[in-house]
Amino acid sequence: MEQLPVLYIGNKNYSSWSLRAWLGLKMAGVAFEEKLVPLYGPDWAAKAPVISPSGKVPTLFDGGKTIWEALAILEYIADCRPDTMLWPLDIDIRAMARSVSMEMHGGFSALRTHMPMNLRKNLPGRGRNAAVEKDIARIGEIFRTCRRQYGQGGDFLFGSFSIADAMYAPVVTRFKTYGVELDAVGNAYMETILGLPAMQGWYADAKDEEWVIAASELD
Ligand SMILES: N[C@@H](CCC(=O)N[C@@H](CS)C(=O)NCC(=O)O)C(=O)O
Repeated sequence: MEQLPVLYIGNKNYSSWSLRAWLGLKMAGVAFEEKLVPLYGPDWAAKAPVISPSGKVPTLFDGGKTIWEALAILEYIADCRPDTMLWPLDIDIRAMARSVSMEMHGGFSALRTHMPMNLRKNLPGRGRNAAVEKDIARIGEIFRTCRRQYGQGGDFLFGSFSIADAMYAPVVTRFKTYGVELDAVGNAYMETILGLPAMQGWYADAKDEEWVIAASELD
């Protein structure tokens, strides 16, 4: 029997990088087995270096290969399975999708620090400061520009679902948790992401988790 790729992830409530890889694989229709290792739990220190050379999740094991870093995992799937259309076909538009994805990969540290992903919580108004406001404004601009210029033919940033949507999905959950409102275009885009059956499944699993990571809890 063919061995399915295995995706190692962290807690669904907290692990934003895991969500990116997991959602991309789900939306691409890739069959895979998921293995959750609770972040910083009793097994974490022993398991992390075995799961990933970086000691972080997500990691994908596929046919003897180990691929780590959320964006690299999604790039790998896009390369192996071009039929999944995880990047826009048009080279110019693909360059835009890659740009906003990389901007997410390397940026928005204020937002990530002060509004940690926490799906179970509802904390409107918390975590805001000048640097976070700047990140929110830039993300609002990305959502608006992508939807208006490239979003024809679908409800996602580049029309049909792409890696860019996977990269921003945890930001959308943060905006929900911390009550961040965008303009009408941004709010509609957030509804699209939150309404995905895959996202609802991830939320349901997060709700059932018992682990609490104090450093990711604002109160
Ligand atoms: N740049 C990495 C970030 C991965 C990352 O920081 N993962 C967190 C969970 S969301 C982790 O494994 N943290 C454990 C640690 O830092 O020891 C990626 O894109 O996958």
